[in-house]
Amino acid sequence: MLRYFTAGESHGEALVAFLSGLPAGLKVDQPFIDRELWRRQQGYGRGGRMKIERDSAHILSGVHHGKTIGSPIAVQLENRDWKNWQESLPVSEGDPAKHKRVASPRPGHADLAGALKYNFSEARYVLERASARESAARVAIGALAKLFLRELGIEVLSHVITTGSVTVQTEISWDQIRSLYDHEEVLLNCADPEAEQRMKEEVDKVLKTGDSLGGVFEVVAHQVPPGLGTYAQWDERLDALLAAAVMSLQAVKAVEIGSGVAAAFSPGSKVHDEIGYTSTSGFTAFSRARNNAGGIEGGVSNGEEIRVRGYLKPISTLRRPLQSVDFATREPVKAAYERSDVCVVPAAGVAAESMVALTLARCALEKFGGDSMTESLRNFEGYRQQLKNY
Ligand code: EPS
Repeated sequence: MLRYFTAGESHGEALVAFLSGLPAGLKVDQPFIDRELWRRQQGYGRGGRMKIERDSAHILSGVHHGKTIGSPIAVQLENRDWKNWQESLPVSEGDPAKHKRVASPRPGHADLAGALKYNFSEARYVLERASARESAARVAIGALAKLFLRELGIEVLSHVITTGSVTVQTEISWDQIRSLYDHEEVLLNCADPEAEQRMKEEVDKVLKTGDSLGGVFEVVAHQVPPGLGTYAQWDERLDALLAAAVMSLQAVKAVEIGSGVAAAFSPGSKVHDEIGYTSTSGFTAFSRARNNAGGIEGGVSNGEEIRVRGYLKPISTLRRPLQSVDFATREPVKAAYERSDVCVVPAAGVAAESMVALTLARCALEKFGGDSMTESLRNFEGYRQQLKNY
């Protein structure tokens, strides 16, 4: 069973991720993992922190001589910023005078709910763990899940559909998304260059006004075989698992599979993807002319591309803060401001790729099993033959 956890605070010494359940014998491509971490750090609208960090995965266990050995994998990511926080956020008791209080909760952030829940007198510790810095740890283990999926021929990538009020109007193909991967400079990870320029202008506007922006990313999983997930139990449905996985990312407020939102407003004849029997390239000869279902029907992958969209609220730290209340005096004040990003839609898309990859890897391992890659791949190949002979 594939299981994972993360630990670490945004300005603590390091982030750590644990991944248990990958078969033995998977080749671990360190440059690929670090490239994934780099991708998550990119995007127009990131704050000063990304100039400090150079995320790289330090694998502590579970991988030897370049391959997984079937035991739990622990990965550490250094927080370079830690050196600036050692005195204000020490592990030991330290000097309370050096503590950096978050004096008034930011609307939209976990600050108030977290302080009430954990009985903190201000929001420093809430901010530290609620921060989207944590998503870097998920990307490190998500990269391992991607390496596993790659052995099955599955690839997972993302692109940005909306930033602020700008939305891409055209259908974006897998090849267009794939070509974004090779870019050495990431603006908004949008496959339509004209829309991307307008997105950049939107970010420039909020940079000037002290505001922030959200948007929509889409994660696409390519070459997923039919049969992952099941309708047999509510908590084994692939769409439910993906929705929870993507929704768990910081600032994601809605998740959509395929054209799920538009489908609610359309008649069935315009929504459901008619079935043919013509394809020569897929897992079976069954084919679809369109993919409104986003590759999942009845909680089961149907062999089409899986498309999952995440809707991101605007960053809740505003340079021109909203109204709040001082934790100490209970007087009205402006919300706390700390250095922040103003737009992170491309980064959230990369983090969501990881959550989708971890979910698909879990479902693939549930279906095909295997304690070694030889066994997993043999089982997968047997299933592939079964589909061909269907
Ligand atoms: C974040 C605030 C910023 C972001 C951070 C998330 O950090 P800082 O307060 O250090 O400037 O840069 O994201 C990351 C560090 C990251 O790696 O994505 C927040 O409050 O959520």
